[in-house]
Amino acid sequence: MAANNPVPLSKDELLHCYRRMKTIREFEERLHVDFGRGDIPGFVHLYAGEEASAVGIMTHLGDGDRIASTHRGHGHCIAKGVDVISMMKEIYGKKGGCGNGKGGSMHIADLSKGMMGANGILGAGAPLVCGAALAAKYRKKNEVAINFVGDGASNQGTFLESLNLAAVWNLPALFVIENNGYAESTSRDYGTAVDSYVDRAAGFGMPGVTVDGTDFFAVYEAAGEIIRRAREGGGPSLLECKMVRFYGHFEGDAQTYRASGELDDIRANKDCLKKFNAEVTGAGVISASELSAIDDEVMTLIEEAVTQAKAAPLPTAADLLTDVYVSY
Ligand SMILES: Cc1ncc(C[n+]2csc(CCOP(=O)(O)OP(=O)(O)O)c2C)c(N)n1
Ligand SMILES: [Mg+2]
Repeated sequence: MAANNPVPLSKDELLHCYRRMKTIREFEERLHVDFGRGDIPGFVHLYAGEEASAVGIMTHLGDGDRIASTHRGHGHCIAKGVDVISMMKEIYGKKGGCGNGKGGSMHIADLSKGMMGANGILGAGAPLVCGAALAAKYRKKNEVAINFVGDGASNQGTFLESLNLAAVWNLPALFVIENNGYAESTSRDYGTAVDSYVDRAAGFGMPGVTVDGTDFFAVYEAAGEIIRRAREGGGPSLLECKMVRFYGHFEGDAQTYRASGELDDIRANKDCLKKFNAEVTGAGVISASELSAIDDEVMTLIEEAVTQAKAAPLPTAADLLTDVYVSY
């Protein structure tokens, strides 16, 4: 741990976290442009603005720990170590993508990285995480399973039932509510009865913590605590990360439900990357030029991913009947 470090992370670890967050940001910024040009098929939901949550949490995980993601899943995939080039190919609908181009943005998975899948069905990841956590408990390897869910989807019955099951079975399962204030165009206040999502945790007999999800270090510390507890057999917890999304619900959303000036405000004052940079450069742990060297690496990687995605072949009619069943 370097002197003046704001958290117990080495300089190399901090650089790694920055690289992951910046990769997510630039991946999403590029998709925004390419989708607008009509280059990308299907439906795309961008994670830009929410990077500190995925990376702050995933930094505590290994490949044996499993996660279930959402329709807004690119950030979770990148933070969990899924290959960026095969993700880009998948989103472009091309062979060589994580699902050979047949799943697209909302179906990216890589079991070798413990990434059980993005999911187009709200609340569907929570029961899967109970299963993964039960398996982890039997394996006795101190692994955990984490479900990411949006504020809107956290009202789904599947999610609430899973909290109960995880508590009853004392599973190493964690539930992260990524509260970006909206479910599509519906404001959080309009669709949720309680002021704080973690007030619900007590009703399921588990701890609940709320953090500023735009503050990487706050997320990292809170997640570290509940993950350690779960690994030690202490059972499930609920974590709410309050955050912002930089783009619309989906690409093409006119966002007429936003207050005037809201987007400018969140870009200026709630950008988790800007906050991270200010923290690490202010503490003298990392220099601005070291960060900008990473920026260059990331831009090169994204450009390479798009070039390869564009050049890759589309699936053929014969591919329709492959990958239907998984062999064990
Ligand atoms: C079971 C189900 N109901 C409705 C939808 C349609 N839908 C997709 S995303 C979404 C809003 C999700 O909001 P939230 O959970 O807050 O996630 P965010 O998009 O803000 O990340 C809805 C209603 C769906 N995909 N699945
Ligand atoms: Mg939301």
